[in-house]
Amino acid sequence: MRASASFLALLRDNPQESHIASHQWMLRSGMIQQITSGIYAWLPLGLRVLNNISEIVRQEQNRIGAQEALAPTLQPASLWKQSGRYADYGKEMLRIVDRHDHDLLYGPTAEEVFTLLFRTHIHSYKQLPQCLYNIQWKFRDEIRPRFGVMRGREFLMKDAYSFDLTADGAKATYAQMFQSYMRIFHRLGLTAIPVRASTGPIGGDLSHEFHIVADTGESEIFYDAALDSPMSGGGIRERMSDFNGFYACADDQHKPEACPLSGEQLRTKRGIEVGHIFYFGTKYSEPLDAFVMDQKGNRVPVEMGSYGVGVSRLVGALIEANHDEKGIKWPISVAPFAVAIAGLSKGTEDMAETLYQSLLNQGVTAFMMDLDQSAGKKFADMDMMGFPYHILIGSKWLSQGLLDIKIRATGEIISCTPTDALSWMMDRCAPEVISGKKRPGSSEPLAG
Ligand code: 5CA
Repeated sequence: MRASASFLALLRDNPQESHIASHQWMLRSGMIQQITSGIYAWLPLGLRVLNNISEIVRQEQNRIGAQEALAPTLQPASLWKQSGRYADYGKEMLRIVDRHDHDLLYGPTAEEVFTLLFRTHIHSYKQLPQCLYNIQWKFRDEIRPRFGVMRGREFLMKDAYSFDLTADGAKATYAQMFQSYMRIFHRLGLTAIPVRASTGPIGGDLSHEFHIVADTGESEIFYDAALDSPMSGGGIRERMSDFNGFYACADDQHKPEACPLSGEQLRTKRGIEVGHIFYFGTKYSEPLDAFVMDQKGNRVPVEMGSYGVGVSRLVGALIEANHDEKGIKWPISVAPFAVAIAGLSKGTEDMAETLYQSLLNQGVTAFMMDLDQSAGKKFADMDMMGFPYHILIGSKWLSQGLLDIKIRATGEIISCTPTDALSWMMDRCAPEVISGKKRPGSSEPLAG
């Protein structure tokens, strides 16, 4: 994409309404625009990130055998009356009446709809287990929408629903989903802390929330310090495959007298909840009549769980975890564009154009800073928008045939020839490297 042809919506000044870094940078870099309280339009730059996150979530859910479907945003009240949640949900539920005086609602979640899909088509233990998910907009009429997409009223959620014959089967599915979530957050470049949680209006007796540690997080969490570096910390990775193998609790689950950790081992931090999983047995299958025939020919209610990821909230959480005073530092896996190219002085245009075309030809997402602007303005905008790598073509190109690669995350600058710059970029930004199919900087494909 060329800056000159793109819908750039950069704001020069700090918007009044933003109180945290992620909201500020999303508005200033033109990712989102508020349409009314807690409701946002996604502009082209922001939508690219949202779609990249959705795609990683999709791949990892498909990997464990979950199947993508799509539920409608509008649901009939009658279905929620059957589950008993219509009255309970209160003012957070947006209720709508259609022209025939039928009561509808904008779904805040979709246990009822997916249970309905299940009960219509699955009747025997032979067809189990099943797991469906969708990535769909939800609406909760939050009393205090704030921090932009972090606590919106309309927000994008990945929600999955699992159906097993037995409680043991359902718990095994839960454990598989837990692992899938850890993979998702890892691929997003995030360290997520899985904490034991209460189940709230979803119900059930086993639940975990996944938190990104950030001072601006809305919840307080208590956890084993080893979880901060799960890839290295003394066997923590193995202990995490069984979610009872470590201590990590949400606020209302933390019991100081029962906590095995003390001193430095116990972390008390603020967290952003980016995922929440539930095992709730037959809470919905019984009232909604989702029964199957078991091996003995008995009709039994199916064992269920539900599993949510806050896809739009993750955009904010990612920025909270990756920014500095100049703007965003996107992890390569979700960046709107991997590389920005800037010709900084007269006579560099042809080289910029050649590199831009070569990168595009190899499938790299490149952004060409081709507006008639000072070098300083281009630097500032590239830093703000957070492209992971910048190719800077300036006077050194004209005098020595060299250009600079800047790594946004570290500020490091590497001088090299255009040929070296191209292969350096391909090692890090080729589509199969970003998607994890190939290791960075090696031509060997990954096993498995
Ligand atoms: N049905 C279950 C799981 S599928 C469910 O709704 N769980 S939830 O209520 O915990 O929501 C799942 C995730 O959606 C949360 O972990 C959070 O990341 C995100 N979320 C919830 N409310 C909002 C909101 N108002 N704005 C942005 N994201 C939200």
